[in-house]
Parts: sequence; C-alpha cells; structure tokens
Amino acid sequence: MKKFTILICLLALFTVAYGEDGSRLWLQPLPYGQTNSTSIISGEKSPTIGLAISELNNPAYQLGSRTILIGTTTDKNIRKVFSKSELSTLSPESYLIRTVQWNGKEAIAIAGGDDKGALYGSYHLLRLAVTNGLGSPVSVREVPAYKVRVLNHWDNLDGSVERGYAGYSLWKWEDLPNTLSPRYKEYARANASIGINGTVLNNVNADPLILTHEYLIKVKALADVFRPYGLKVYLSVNFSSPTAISGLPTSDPLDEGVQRWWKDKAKEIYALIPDFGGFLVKANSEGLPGPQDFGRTHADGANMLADALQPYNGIVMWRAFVYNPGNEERAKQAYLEFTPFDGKFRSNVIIQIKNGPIDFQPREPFSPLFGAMKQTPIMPEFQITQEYLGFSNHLAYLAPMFKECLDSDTYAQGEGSTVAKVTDGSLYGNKISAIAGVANIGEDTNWCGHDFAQANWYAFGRLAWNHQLTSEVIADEWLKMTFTNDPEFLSPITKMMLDSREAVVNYMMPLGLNHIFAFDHHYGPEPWCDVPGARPDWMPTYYHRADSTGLGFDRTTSGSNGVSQYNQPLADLYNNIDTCPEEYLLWFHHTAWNHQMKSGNIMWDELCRHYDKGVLQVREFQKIWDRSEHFVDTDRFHRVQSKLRIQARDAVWWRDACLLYFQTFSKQPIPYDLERPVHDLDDLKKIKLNMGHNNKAKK
Ligand code: BDP
Repeated sequence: MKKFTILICLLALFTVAYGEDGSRLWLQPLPYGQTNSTSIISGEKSPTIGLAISELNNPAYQLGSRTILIGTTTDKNIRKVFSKSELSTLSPESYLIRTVQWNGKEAIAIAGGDDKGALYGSYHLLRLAVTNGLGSPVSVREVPAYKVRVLNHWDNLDGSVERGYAGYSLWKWEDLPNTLSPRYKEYARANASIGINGTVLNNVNADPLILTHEYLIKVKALADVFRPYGLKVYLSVNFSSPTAISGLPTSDPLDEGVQRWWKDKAKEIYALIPDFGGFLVKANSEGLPGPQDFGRTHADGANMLADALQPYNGIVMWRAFVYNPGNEERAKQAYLEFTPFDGKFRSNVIIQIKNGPIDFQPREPFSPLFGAMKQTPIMPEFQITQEYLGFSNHLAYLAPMFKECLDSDTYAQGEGSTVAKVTDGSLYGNKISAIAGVANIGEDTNWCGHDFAQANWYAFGRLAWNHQLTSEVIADEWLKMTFTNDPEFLSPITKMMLDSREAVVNYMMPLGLNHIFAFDHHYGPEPWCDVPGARPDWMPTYYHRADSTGLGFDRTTSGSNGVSQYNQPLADLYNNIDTCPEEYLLWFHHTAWNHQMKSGNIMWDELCRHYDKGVLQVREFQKIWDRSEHFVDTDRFHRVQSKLRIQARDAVWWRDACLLYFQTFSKQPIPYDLERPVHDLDDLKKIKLNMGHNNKAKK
C-alpha cells in the first residue's frame, strides 16, 4: 500500500513537472533510470549513437519487446542486414530504416550514413511509433533536402531577443562557460529530433563583442553541449569587428591587415571549436557596417571572410536583406545590388535571401532574386518568430507560408524551377545548400510563447529536411506527438491550423497589402502612421499608397517596374491587372476602389469582405478550440483559449482600423451585410503600445 502511494506521488510529481506546461515540446521527456524491454544492438560507441540508444530505450514511446539494430555503414551488424550497394549510397546524415530478420526473428534496423544519420533515423522511428504505430513492416530511406538547416537566433548579448516573443534569450552569457543550463541539451535534442543541424547563436545586428576571446570560450561551451546532437554552431559577425575589437584603423576587406585579422580570428575559433559552422553577415543594411563603407562590394566583403574560413570548411551566409531610402523602391533593391555579382562569390559563400522582397510580411510574392542568381548558391530565410503575424499572441501555423515560397516557380530554367529547387542544389548542383529560420525560441517554459508556435519550429525543421512534405502531414505529426492521436481532435484542429495563416492575412493585410504596422513594434495596425522626419520607407503610407483613386503600390511597367525582375511568364502575368493573382493585387497594382474583382465585387467591397472573413475565422477557431476541451489538459487548454481571445480582439482592432482608415479615401460604405466597426478611428489612432525589450530594433 505504501509503495502504491509513493508511486502515485511520483506520478503526480512527474505530471506536474513535465505535465503540460509545454516544456516537453513534441517529445517525450527522457526517463530517469527506467528502460523498456526493447533490445538495442549496436556495435558503435560514439556519443551520438549513445544518444540514439537512450532515445530508443525511452519507455514512453512503447517500442515494445522488439530488437532494434542501429549503427552506421561500418557497423558489422548493419552490414549483415543491408546490402553493400544500398549502404554505399548513403550520404552523411541520411538513413535507412527497415524491418529485417535477425537471428530468425523480426527486428528493425536503422543504418545511418554517419552517426548523425543514425540519430535522425531513431527520431524518425519514434515519430512513426507515435503517429502510425509500428504494426506493419517499415521501409524508409531519407536524405535531407538541404545540407545546412539552420536556426537564426536574433539574441543579443544582454539577454534580450530582437523580435523575440517568448521571453529572454536561452543563452545565459553571464553564466557561461562554467554553468550550463539543462535547457541547452533539451534545445539541442529538440532540434536533432527534426533534423536541424545548425544554430546561429546571436543577432544579425551583431555585437562585435561576440568575437572576443571572452565570448568565444562561452560559445565553445555551447558547441560542446550541442555536438553530440549534430548541431553545429555559427555566429553572426559585425563587419567592423577588426576596428571595434582590436582598434585596427580600418575594416576594409581589401586591406591586408584586416584580412590577416580575420584569418587569425578564424584560427582562434577553430582551435576552440573544430567543427564551427561559419559566419552569418548582415552588412550595409539598416545602418550596419559593411564593405561599401570602404568603397568595396558585397563580393569583396563576403570573399574576404570566406577566405578566412575556407581552410576549415567554414561557410559565409551573406544576407541579401539590403535597402536604403533612395531613388529605387525598396522591393527592387536586393535584386539590383546582388545580381551584378552573380558568380563572383567564393564557393563557400551562400547568399541568404528572405522569402519575400520586402520583409517577412504575412504575405509577399517570392523574392525575384531566387530566380536571378544562377551561378551563386542561394538560400531561403524564413521568419519563424511572428514579428509580423501577431507575435506569440496569435495562432498562425506557418508551414503553408513557408511552402508557398518554396513551391513558387521562379522560371529560372523554365517551368518547374521552384524556389525549393533553385536553393536545394537539385537544379544547379551546388556544393552547398542551406535554409534558415529566424527562431521563435526564448526562455519561456513552453519555449515559444504560444503552445501552437512550437508547431512552427517543428514545421521549419521538417521542411528543411523534406520540403515536399505537405503542411497537413506536418500538422498531423506535430499534433499527434504534442497532444493526442484521437481523430475527433485531429480533424478540426488540423483544419484550424491550416486556415490560421490565411486568417491572419485576411484580418491584417489581404489582397497584397503589406507593412501597414505600427511604427517600431509591428504588432498592431497603423496604416495612417506618418512620423515626421522618419525614413519614408519605414512608413506604412509608402507601402499602401491609398488615395482617392485607389489603393496599392504600382510595380507595373508604368510604375516602379518591379515586375521586370521576375522571369517570364511571371513578369507579364503580374503586370496585367486582369491576370495578376488577386492575393498580390495591391502589391503590384495601384488599384481603383471600383476595380472589378473575379468575384464580381468591386475592390473596396472585396477588401471589406476579407477583413470581415478574418475576424469570423478567428471566432471559429475559438469555437473549435472550446469544443476540444476534453481532449486537452487544462493548462494548455486555458493558455490557448486565452490567446485566442486576444487574437479575436486584435482581429477586430485590425479590421476596424484598416477599414475605417481606408474608407476615408474610398468614401464608400462597408457592405451592409457585414458587421459594423465597433471602434472609432480617432480612438484607434491614439493607441500606443509599449512592447518592451523584444523590440530592441532600429526601427
Ligand atoms: C526586420 C526586423 C529587424 C531586423 C531585420 C533584419 O524588423 O528587427 O533586424 O528585419 O532581418 O524584419 O535584419
């Protein structure tokens, strides 16, 4: 009886600690002490294989009393159950999983192209066990789509996170290198479970201090924790580091002293971290230093860093996010600055391009640079943190947004040249391929602020591994691993997730509208915002161009001619108001309020209907969630419920602010069958939010 009571107490404790505070993510907590009856056979002993074995031993996954063989292509047991030819084609990080015969009995074998492949294979098997069960024979062959699958943390050295909505940074710089938070391992484990193999630790708006020896030994401590999980460390660097750290008179990339400084720095880094991944650079962008400060080019700057990293196989991820207030409109600038240097970069440079030509808006067409850089490796950068999609207050499942970009046809080499294919190496045969996601992770107990925002970290990892997965499959996997397998829960909640990003587009910026956020914090609406003396390209009016004749930015041949940066047939398609997809209408066309839409509505009415629809969609999400109460633990149920309430209020705020403001130009009534605004425009204009540390940005 006593024993029984102790057991109950332990179970209760277990549930409170790991219960449903969101900390376990989509994983089962690692057991303490217990193992299950699964017999795991491996002839290898690397720390990474050791981790794979402890995961497979986790009784929470209920693998049952079966035998599992695990190892790399050199493991003698693995060589017995797989043929030589199938093992010889296994590249690093890839894996095979197969039901095999072992000593006359059925077993499951996991063969990794290397020990990371074996670890990824174990996570795959565990995922299968949870989502499908292991009833039928398994036969899996997986090869990652991108070689570098990297998170970008916009974490500052003072612990704040730029555009971070899940609390302060995970990295406790002041405690490193001596004190290692247990969350470092948990973080690495979560990444490994979805195939993420790199992490840029610090903000692209980089503090030069990160390259001082004092910080490098802290970085080394993190790299040592992450290594067994296959997670490499990268750093964002400030282009003026030689001057800022060592007082060199210049940081000119063609100066020999500067070149030597970077070479010495690379040597110092690799002595500490032999598998260091490389540098991420934001240069000559939003006021940051760069090669142009010295009359040099992006290629000069990137190549100098690439030469310093080359002896160690390090790479440079050089960002194409550049724009300045000048003669050319913002959406065209990255293309204009980078295309002249196509083919002029070293082979270990990769150009990192945001999904859209402006800036992570709820919807943008893909950046035309993806279709233009044909002799330079390029990589997509997505934003997992919801800077422009309601922070961690709004439920917005982003897989459909990531896929919208990846599946877009650039026509770079004729039809079928999707963004995925021009970046994953399959179209141009590039040696390096990479994909980045700006992390939504902080020290909040549930890591991401909103329990459903975890799905976006998960989806980024899964798509970086395999961009052909559908948003639905990824949502289904995540829900099963995070909540339950019950189909009555899964079907409505999957639908809610799949509709959620479009709902945000509807209540914030439908029909191609963009960047009509409040100055600085990017949370609420301020289409009217006009700060005297501020950069015009940071003002919403620059983007929406509302006037008495219509709404939207003219990027046609008679406007900024932004359309010309797209390959045919897209340039013509976008240029013609009748063929331009309506979701991009106001992106490419200054459109008359009375323009006839495909639905038969005029543009103004259509706009109103989108805003209205967005509000109704969120209300529907609330109903769906409330109905799912008995499938979800109370903690998560209430947390998500209260966030949905915020989202519903915000959706109304957005709708009223945008419609009442645009109505001052359209001078037309909101269609009478739609809900009426509940706010006054003057009151909405008075709202000023103080969004705190997470908006430590330049604008
Ligand atoms: C914008 C953010 C700003 C970032 C910048 C970037 O508002 O905080 O520094 O992008 O990506 O979206 O460099």
